[in-house]
Amino acid sequence: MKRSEQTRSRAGKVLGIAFLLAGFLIAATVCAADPAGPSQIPNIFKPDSTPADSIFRLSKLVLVITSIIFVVVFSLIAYATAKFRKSDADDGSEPPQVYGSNQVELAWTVIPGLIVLVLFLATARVILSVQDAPKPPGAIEVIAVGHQYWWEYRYPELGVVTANELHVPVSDLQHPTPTFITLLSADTDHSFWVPRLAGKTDLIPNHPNHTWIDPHEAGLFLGQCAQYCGVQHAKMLLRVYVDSAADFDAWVQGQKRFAATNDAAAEGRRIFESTACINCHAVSGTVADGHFGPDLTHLMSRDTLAAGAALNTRENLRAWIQSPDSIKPGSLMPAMKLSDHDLDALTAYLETLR
Ligand code: HEC
Ligand SMILES: [Cu+2]
Repeated sequence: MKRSEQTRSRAGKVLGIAFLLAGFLIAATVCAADPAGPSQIPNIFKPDSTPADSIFRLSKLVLVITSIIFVVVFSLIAYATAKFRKSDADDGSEPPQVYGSNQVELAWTVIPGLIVLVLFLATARVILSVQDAPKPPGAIEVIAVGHQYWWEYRYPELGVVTANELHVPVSDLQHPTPTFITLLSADTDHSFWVPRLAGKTDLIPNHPNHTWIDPHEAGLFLGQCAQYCGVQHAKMLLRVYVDSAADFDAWVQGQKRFAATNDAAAEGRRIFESTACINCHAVSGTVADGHFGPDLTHLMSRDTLAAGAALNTRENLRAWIQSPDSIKPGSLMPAMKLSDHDLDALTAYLETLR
């Protein structure tokens, strides 16, 4: 192969890569165009709530501007590489050097300056519109407390306390019922991130933060603690159940009730109440009033255990009590070293907490 052919094939490779990257960008935009519906994938391209939607529209603008920059710069590089490649006629002497061209220097200062200004103003507008959102009369208030490695949710106006699975009403445009969430932390930094509902907001000890969501359709929305908070950070999942107004009311009524009592589970209850469980867990209407771990009053109303780490089945529940580390190594609940008999009785009791 001659040298000129070699350079030409290299320029071809560069162009190939450029097309590949452009292809990825297009694919990402096409994904974004896919109509939204409740889906379990925490897809940043399918916003379903006003804050997430504003952020998504901003990111599209940024993507378009940066893609144009990418295409212009890459085309110039490709053009220069092809046009000014070393030729056989080259005598090796230095080409003429150009210094201090006012036009060129102005162009590459003013144009990027304007681009940055546009990006800055667009971003500031979105941040302010999300932060200054008015709180309509029907808004639900929730206090979310991040714990190593689970979520505590309190609804002060409704008198409900729960963990890990947040229930909120769907918010339609005629009757908006957004949910305003105050974010606190019991230990270290966490971050509340349900990509389809809102941007990330950190939970910082002694520094209350706020966020809000107004999901437009019912369904389950998944998220993830987005700030490294310790070994089980990856299993600190967020589950937001968006219910119809009627379902949400029914859920609230259910959560307000005292824990169910069931004579068949009396032995398990006795074991629970005479073990250290009650120092860390609360079950309303019983002596259990600990707050280091999740409230268990309506444990069985949840689909998952330990912040989405496992499905809430009998086997998983038993395995969890026997050895939390088998599901979530490094979780802050100790294995209580109970006998098989006590474990069965205790599991049976927990299963009555609906
Ligand atoms: C030292 C405090 C502590 C003790 C004692 C303790 N737990 Fe826990 N428990 C926790 C913590 C913390 C979690 C959350 C773990 C996580 O998700 O990372 C938890 C989670 C749980 C869960 C899952 C709750 C949910 O909503 O997902 C159950 C069920 C549970 N504990 C039952 C028990 C039982 C039964 C006992 C007694 C045998 C017990 N715990 C003793 C701290 C404790
Ligand atoms: Cu966390």
